[in-house]
Amino acid sequence: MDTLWKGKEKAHDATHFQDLDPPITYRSILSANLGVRDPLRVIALCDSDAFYAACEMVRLNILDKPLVVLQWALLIAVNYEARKFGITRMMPLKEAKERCPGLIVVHVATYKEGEPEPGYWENPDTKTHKVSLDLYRRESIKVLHVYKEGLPENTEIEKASIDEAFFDLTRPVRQILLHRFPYLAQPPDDAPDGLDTPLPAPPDLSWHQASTVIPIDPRAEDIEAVQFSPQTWHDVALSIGAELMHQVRQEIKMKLNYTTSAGIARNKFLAKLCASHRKPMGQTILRNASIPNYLLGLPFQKIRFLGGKLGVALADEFDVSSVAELLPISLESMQQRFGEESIWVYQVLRGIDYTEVKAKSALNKSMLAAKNLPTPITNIADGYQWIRVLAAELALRLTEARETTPSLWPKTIVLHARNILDRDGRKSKQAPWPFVREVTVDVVAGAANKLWREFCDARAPMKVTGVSLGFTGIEGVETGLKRLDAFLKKPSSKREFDEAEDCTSAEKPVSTRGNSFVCKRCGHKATLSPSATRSDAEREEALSKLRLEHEDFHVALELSRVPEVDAAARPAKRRKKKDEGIAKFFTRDSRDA
Ligand code: DCP
Ligand code: CA
Repeated sequence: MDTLWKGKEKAHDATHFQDLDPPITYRSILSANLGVRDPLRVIALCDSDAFYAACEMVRLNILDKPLVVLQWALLIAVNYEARKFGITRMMPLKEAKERCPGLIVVHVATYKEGEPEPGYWENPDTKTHKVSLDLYRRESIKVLHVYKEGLPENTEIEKASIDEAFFDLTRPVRQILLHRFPYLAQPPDDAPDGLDTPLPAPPDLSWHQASTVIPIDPRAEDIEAVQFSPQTWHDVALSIGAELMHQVRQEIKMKLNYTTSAGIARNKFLAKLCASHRKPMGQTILRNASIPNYLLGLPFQKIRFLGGKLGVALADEFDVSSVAELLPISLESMQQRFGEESIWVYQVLRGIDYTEVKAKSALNKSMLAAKNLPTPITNIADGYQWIRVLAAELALRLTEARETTPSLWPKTIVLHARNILDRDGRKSKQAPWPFVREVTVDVVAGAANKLWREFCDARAPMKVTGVSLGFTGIEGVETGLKRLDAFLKKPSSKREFDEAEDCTSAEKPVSTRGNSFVCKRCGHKATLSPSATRSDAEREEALSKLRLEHEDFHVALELSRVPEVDAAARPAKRRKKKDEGIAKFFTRDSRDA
């Protein structure tokens, strides 16, 4: 494949990209599951276009008009009609209106004190209202259902964010390949190496019509000729993947009226990268042969995660500014400076990403309603109004979730608050959630008020700048009972019992940093696995989920008073300290709730 990307004055060293041309043999095509190193791996990422704006357009039945979605004073979504006027996300509203006087401006729905449901009120104010993203969550689930119904059953689907999903199309594509080209199912009698014989060259085929194929050499004079036809069986596989994606994207448009864009490539990182190549309503194929020039043409800050502090640190350390300049740096030097995990950076620069597409559990085990307070709460009485607003959101979300899964029940209700006058900063209080007939705002607010009173120490000064209320350990009641049963087992030793007491006695916050958090109660450090495709906001969300699940673990311990201390929950002094590696370079996203 060398020759495919060696352009005229191309200086880059093809040895960096050897992984992109794996042999494809009869054995590879006949193996049911070769995992993340499958030479015929086909991954897609599908992203909804201007998603919040599209949800509002559908809700209001406004099509083809410029529209933006506002959250307080910020534009958070801009539809493509509005983008034609040069309006961009985060532009001041005033400027956006000057650019397009007919602009339709929709403020996201908000919860208002005393109202059980979020609504579109006039002049919502961050001092008195709380943003509700419920509409977008609901629409997001509908989109996911269409993906699930529309794609072959053996497609692995991972919801990656509110408007994106990854698809592992390797299995369905392989089935289609074997169906269309049955001669691939068996090596010919004279095949020199039996099953290990490479497949014959594919016939002259065309690329999937509605997809854009990234050229191998964008500077070549006749781009069309260069990308004339799929030249490897992996190219054919990508093209079949593109057919499947195109079909399901059309279904989404027909059934829900949302448009989407997709990227199809050998792994998650590249699928995500090329999905934004042609937006809106586009889909792009990045074949292996096109990867080197595609990556080399990027300033490395364009690669997700290398855009922030890590990118700056890399540029400083090695005095580089492009992917091409980073390539000669050895894995050893990178790991010496940035820790073991920087193998991830080393690999993505070479078009490698072994991250799996994994369906997440359909059930979100925790629910959190949070509010940053523009006017801090300085006394106990002022807190109740916000508790009620958060309680209204939680009550509604749980009730809604129970419409689809009636047996759902949270184990715990947790209140977190940030008191900036307290040395410990953030604190949480939690209580077991009672079995009540109906989850009303009053019931949730009643339990939360009690936690709030526990939180407020009458003698201590307070300046609370953020408060959140959550349910954790949400599961079907039967599973919950089984777990409780397991927790009620006898302790196996006195020492384990003492350790657990140690873990749960003090009320201490959980501290977070970068890609991991350390529980100050027990020293447990949980780290998210590095991912090429997770945004900062998604990382925050994943981390807060991990955190809540860990707190949930403590609650369970407290409930049972009988420990089952797993390795993860041992006190810090007994655990080996691990280098934080590249984790410390990841920054926080400031999306407000
Ligand atoms: N969002 C937000 N704040 C941000 C970024 C995004 O609230 N800083 C919300 C609004 C977006 C939605 O998340 O509609 C999805 O984010 P995307 O980055 O996918 O952006 P869009 O879908 O709006 O546009 P695009 O068509 O470019 O994907
Ligand atoms: Ca989007």
